[in-house]
Amino acid sequence: MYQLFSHEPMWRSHELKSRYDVVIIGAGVHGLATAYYLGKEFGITRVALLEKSYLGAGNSGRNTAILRANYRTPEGIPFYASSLSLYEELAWELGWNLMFTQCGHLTLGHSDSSITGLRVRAETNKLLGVDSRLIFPDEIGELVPALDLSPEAHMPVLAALYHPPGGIIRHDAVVWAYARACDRMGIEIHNYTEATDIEVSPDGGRVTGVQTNRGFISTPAVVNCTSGLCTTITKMVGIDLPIISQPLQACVTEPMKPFLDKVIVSASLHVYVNQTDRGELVIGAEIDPYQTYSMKSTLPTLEQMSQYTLELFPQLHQVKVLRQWGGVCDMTPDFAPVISGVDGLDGFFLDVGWGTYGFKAGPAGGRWLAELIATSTTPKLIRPFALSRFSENRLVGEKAAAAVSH
Ligand code: PYC
Repeated sequence: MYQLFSHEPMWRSHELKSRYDVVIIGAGVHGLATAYYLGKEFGITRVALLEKSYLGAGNSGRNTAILRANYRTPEGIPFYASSLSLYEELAWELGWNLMFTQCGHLTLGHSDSSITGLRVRAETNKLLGVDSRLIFPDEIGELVPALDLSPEAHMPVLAALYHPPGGIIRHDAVVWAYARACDRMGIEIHNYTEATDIEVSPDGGRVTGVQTNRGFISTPAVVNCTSGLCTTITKMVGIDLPIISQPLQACVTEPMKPFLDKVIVSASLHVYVNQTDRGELVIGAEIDPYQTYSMKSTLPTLEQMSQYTLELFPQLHQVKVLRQWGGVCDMTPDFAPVISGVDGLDGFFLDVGWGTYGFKAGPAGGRWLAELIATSTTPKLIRPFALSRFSENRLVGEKAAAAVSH
């Protein structure tokens, strides 16, 4: 049952102990989900989650809250489908209303080549049991009457990949609900606790602890679940990840009467739009074309988001933008994440490189990584995402479905 009112805190504060069975660096949705499934599925609760700021300060509270499973590769599709399945049950499981609406998700095609790409995705999705199909302007017009479907548009809409189970969830509710569930199992959440170094054994073969701004923790298992700074944390054990960090910006408009009840994505126009239950439009951009750790919003990106949104919905030309923000995305060369241990370094685990697709993958990242940590056996769904794929030339190639990461 959902809980309506409670006077209990969602999670408690703790003194930092000198030892835990698992220390997770980064208490966003991936870190929280990993801790939650460690406790729930494997009974491992002597776990510390370290968050250098407040919960949800990073990408878990900055994303545009889109959930979908309509990826491109045979490796990515089942993984993201498992995440969507976990999300479908999550509100009931955690006893907290996550305001998940499976309103449907459309990726627009504006050219023959983009339609070919969408068709490949639709067919691969269907083969792997994910509900996605190609639709054309008549049906698009019925689903999204407000969309400009005129053939004279600068980039006319020729088709769309329609993914009915895709939708929107309340992202900070997901963070809070996982945190509350972790707290109830005795897992400790340590806000404002920054990992400053990771200690390894003298022979370099295993991790032994984490140095923090609040003292040293000894532990046999350290999990890097950070976003934005994942390379800095991994460098602490002497490993350079093949990852670069680029900003991703979004904005929200003033509220309007409901007119849009689907998520609309255009990879060619590099924009995605949905209308919230409050009537605001949430609009996201493609990643900014430079590397930085800055989360500042910029005028050129706002101009682009506005221009591209107006190409799809010209009637919005008088609408005001209320707020704009940015996050930092960790991009791998193949646009697929890294979820694995590290050869030659026992007890160090990675759940990083989530680019612009991390939030939707949180439950699955956490669930399958928890199994790896608890059993030392890599679950089938995350085998393709090992760090070693870069040296073994086994890239996953998910860029075509990453939609806005070009
Ligand atoms: O992959 O669905 C997506 C997405 C939306 C916003 C950023 N990435």
